[in-house]
Amino acid sequence: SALGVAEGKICFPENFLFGVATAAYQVEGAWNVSGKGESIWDSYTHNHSERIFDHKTGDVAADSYHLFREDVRLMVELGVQFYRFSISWPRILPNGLINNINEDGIRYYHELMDELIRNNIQPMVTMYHWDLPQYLQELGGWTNPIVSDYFVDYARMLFQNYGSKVSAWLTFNEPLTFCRGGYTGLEAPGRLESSGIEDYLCGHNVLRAHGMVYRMYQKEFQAKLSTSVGITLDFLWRAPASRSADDIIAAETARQFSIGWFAHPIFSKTGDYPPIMRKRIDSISKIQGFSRSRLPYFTPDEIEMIRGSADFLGMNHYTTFLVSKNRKKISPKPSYAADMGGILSQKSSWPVANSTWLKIVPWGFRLSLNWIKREYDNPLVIITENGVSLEKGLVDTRRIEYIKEYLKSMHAAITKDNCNVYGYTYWSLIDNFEWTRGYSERFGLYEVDFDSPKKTRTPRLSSEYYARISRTKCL
Ligand code: GBH
Repeated sequence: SALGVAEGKICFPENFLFGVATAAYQVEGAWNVSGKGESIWDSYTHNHSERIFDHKTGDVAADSYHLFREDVRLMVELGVQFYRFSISWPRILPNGLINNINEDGIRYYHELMDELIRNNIQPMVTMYHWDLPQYLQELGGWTNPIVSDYFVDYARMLFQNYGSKVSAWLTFNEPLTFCRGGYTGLEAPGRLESSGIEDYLCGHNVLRAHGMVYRMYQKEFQAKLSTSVGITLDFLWRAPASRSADDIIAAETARQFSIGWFAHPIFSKTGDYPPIMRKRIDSISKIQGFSRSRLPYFTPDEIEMIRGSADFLGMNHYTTFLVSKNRKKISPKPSYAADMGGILSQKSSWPVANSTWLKIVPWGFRLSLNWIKREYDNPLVIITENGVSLEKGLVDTRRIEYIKEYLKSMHAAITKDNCNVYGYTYWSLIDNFEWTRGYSERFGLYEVDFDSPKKTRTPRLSSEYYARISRTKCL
């Protein structure tokens, strides 16, 4: 059959899409070139180098701002059908506001897209992969509702400029990660100890911004553009740590607090936050002496605006966590972790990658996809990231194993369980600046020599393996 096992091979449908991904701050460099404004990751790495594992920055990174034609050449070598990259908001609007447009930024992404299209590679664009203009951070960043309005201005100018070139848009990459990480002190903007309040404000305004952009797109652009708009959410699978009812419930609650936090308002029939999130945060807020819930309420109009505001779900999946019930008494100090009420762990027997959080657990992929299918009535899904970090080196047979096992798991979800997945993206095309891990974790199909002035890219074994898959659609 076209789908299943042909000549002993595992094959995907003919029209299944394979791609690769990067993000602006992680690869572009050129942080202050030609009028680009400062982002929160520029200021975070410059002012808090102690919080970055190797004390490095993305000032130069893989220098893709200058070397993008080389990147596209690698993609031609891979034979991929699309490239998922992100646009740096402050490269286009230096202080995030629409009254000051940086023409060089506009030009750069035109040239990148033109080069892709010339080579038959579809541009898939993330509008926001964590590099908020620093100026907007000084207004409170995502905790200030006005930033949602400024995001709509930015998105409108992206549709106006690039609408005819982009095959699919993602408003946000992983709000769960940047709203949580930014307010525990780990990631930009590095607000310390504000979890349980600012992370929820961030999530709230990001969901509003997403819904507003989608409605603006429908009203002003949908009739003239043949594109689609979605959002990327990270869903690391949460499995119960034991067979006890407590742990089974804790795992489901943890799913609702992670993917559900952002997916339920957009993809569920009823919209709004997951009921269990609402219930737990409302009641814990009360116990802690708050006069109102720390989780903000949407107005009925906002619920309707956000509900159904995506043509597809972009999903990032890397690994699995186990969840057991947290039996500690509620402390007076607010936190997302306490609200969620589960304790996350990983089995020490699971094979490791080169990132502390990334254990190789392929079966979690199939379960995640099935959960999404059941929970949201089988929405259209594209895997916007999946990948593994390893040590430096060109002979990356463990990466090949990872890709093979995860793709098998995804294949079972598609062919045996009828999950509606139409594409897969490997993270990442090239080694890059891995946020607080600096350059110490390498995810690339191509190795980057960050010490060389030319940031030389060299193919790893996995690049040949992935090229075969993206060309033949078979493992
Ligand atoms: C993705 O996030 C990002 O979108 C991408 O930019 C990044 O390069 C890629 O992963 C590889 O890391 O230390 O236990 O608190 C993946 C999801 C969620 C993984 C937060 C790291 C921290 C876990 N990330 N997580 S922990």
